Amino acid sequence: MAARAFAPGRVNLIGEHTDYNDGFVLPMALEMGCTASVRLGGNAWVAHSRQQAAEVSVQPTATPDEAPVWARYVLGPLWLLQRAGVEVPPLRVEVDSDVPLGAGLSSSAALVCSVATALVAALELDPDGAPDLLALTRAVENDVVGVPTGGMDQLVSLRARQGHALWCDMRSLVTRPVPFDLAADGLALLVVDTRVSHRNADGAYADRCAGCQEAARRLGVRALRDVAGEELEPALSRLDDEVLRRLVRHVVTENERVLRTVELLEAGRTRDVGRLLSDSHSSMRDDFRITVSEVDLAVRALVGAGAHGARMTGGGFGGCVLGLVESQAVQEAEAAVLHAFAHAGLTTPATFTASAGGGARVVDG
Ligand code: GAF
Repeated sequence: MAARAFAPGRVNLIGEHTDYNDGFVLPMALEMGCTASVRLGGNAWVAHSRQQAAEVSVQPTATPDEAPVWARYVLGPLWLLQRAGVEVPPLRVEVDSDVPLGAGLSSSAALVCSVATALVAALELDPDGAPDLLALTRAVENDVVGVPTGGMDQLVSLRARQGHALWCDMRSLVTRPVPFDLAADGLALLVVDTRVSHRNADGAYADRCAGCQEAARRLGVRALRDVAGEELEPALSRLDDEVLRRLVRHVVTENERVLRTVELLEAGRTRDVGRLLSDSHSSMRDDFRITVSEVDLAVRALVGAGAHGARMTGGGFGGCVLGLVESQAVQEAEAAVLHAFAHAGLTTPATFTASAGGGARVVDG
């Protein structure tokens, strides 16, 4: 059997570093994504990546550390399905993605979710009896590759709906599509790829996770999600460590911003979301401390050019910034960002406007 599946990358509209705190996020899928083709046969597991221009071949008995990192993402779903008791015969997986690598647009979730979706189809697994794809794709990143990410990226890549952002409660994993058709409102989401490459694998991401866990432990709650907005000040007064206080303030206020954003979008007040985007950026810059000068510059340039709001999206330390701008002001906003970067002697950023795409799907049986 053979199957082909597509899974999208994402931008996160708001709700950063809240997922591993059992909190709320509001990402949307991009139209960009990864296509995985799976064909059963041969005498090994073969992974081929068009972007890496590389191919590896391993026996099903091999362990992930015998493969290069890119191939662990491709072969991860095979290992984990096999570990869950599903026989995965020799096969060939080819992946081809147009999500820029290291830009904070979830190229890895797109890759893993496309492979997992194609694999389930090629093996003709009963979707109701097959291992849960969300748990499996997240475990590829956490257990096979070893990055302690929080699950938002895989969740939106699997469940996104076209024309909608996806509100997610990362504790219950309940999701709700929230209408997000900016063009109908005369608006656009302008994404600026600063080309400062981020890597979740770097210690800073794990460091923020560990800090949040430590703060939750000291506050006696299961996760920072359990500190409600009105409990923030009393909670802060119980922490004597300034670094932990800042982490808590970001997570608690960010969860509130997500909920407020959803309320505003559902009330048709999309322009009012801009201020929350900018507040989220300030919180990431000043409290969570995950921005870098290039993303701060892009945010300032967008807001200076009239954007309703702007923020970094994704894990941080580089990557992309998004701005909520009037449709007719997109070129002006792009020009302002390019000018600011040129003036600062920085690499020219890439820009594109994003609309909300659909989630993972089989495109060919
Ligand atoms: C990365 C992680 F993969 C997500 O789980 C999430 O924590 C995000 O950073 C920050 O919001 O994309």
